[in-house]
Amino acid sequence: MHSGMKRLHPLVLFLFLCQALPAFLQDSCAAAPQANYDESKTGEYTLPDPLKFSDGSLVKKRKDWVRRRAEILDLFRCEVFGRAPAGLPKPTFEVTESDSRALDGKATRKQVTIWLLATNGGPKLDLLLYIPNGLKRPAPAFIGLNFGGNHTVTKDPAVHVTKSYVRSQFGKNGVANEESRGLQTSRWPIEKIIDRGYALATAYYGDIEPDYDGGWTNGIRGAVASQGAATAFSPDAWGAISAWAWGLSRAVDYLQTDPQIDPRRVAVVGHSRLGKTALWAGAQDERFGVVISNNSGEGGAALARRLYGETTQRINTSFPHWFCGNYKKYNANEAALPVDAHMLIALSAPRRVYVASAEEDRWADPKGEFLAAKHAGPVYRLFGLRGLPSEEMPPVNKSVGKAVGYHIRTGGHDIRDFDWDQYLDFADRNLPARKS
Ligand code: GTR
Repeated sequence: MHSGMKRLHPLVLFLFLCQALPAFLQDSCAAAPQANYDESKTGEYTLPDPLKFSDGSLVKKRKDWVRRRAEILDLFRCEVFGRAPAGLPKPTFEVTESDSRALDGKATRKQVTIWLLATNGGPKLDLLLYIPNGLKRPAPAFIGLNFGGNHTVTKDPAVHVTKSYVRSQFGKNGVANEESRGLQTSRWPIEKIIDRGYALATAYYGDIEPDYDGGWTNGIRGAVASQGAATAFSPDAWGAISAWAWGLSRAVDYLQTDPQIDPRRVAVVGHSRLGKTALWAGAQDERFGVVISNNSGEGGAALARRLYGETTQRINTSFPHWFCGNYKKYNANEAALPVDAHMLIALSAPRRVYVASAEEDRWADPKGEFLAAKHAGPVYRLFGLRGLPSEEMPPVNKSVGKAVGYHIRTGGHDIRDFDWDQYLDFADRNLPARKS
């Protein structure tokens, strides 16, 4: 064989490659599966039972759920999102700006620097708060990460422009400037939230870790690894979503210290990749009383086993930094996953979860999101609560469910006023003011 190769004239070899390469490339493209949007091709699957321990025994009582929840949490940590390291220093807080005359006097604005590893000068998260004025008791709050920097959620000129790296739609060469101020206001109806009696707390996810493969070296995972507290590369080490979720919990650490906020009435909300983050933060941190997933899709509220829209393989290929190394084992192998999205939702039970889809957001698999919310139901029933009321998806723009809520809105992948109206109503029902 070797000697045969030697006799091959370079020109012949060149001609051979010219012919063979395009065919090879075509084959490899054909091997990359196209997204499926055909209901008849979503595949057969059996979901793992959230109420069955790994050893086959059953969860019968609420107290069994405590152990089963710990087991499921550990599976998600090990196989899906990766573990945030334990024993990190407690963050410290610095209120850098405060004004009680924001929004024409309706609200108090605060900007708080959260030193994530306690050290002033180390990694930090800038939290922006608007808190309604004139309430008789501390305010309940919505908290969520934003995509472009705190200055993008409002036109309020007092909000600091982020100094963290931003993606191209929010700045030039990774640097944000005044041009992106207010770019995301449609996703953050601050006045509506304030008028309904809620505070809004938001922070830029890129403060925690910039969102690109390799971004970990410039974020919290790199900072922690350089302190020797975690190996960034072990197959169950935290991925970027885990890092962002960890950052949300540090923001709640701050909320617990702010006398104007009621830390027992906090709803976490997130859109898309930040919806996956909200679900994972809510699953782990029981201080979130309401957990809201807006169009979170694959790796969030959508069942991985349903092969519709984005798949495990596709998300792990496009965004290799979001999940942990072990999650790659499930590329085109979803049936081997010991968990699925219904269990991610159920991890927050009996706390309340709202899942929202959008009709044109087929990439996120609206039906898969609905079914996951539906199949979290048995865990809620254990607590005497009702999951989603029907086997069928509701009509568009109709909110259903009490302990678990769901809607599918008309339109595309986005978070809009209709979504917020449902979240505010859901929070009113599920984060009632307590006398204390
Ligand atoms: C897409 C990704 C989705 C979703 C979305 C987003 O490109 O495939 O899983 O997270 O980004 O976050 O906007």
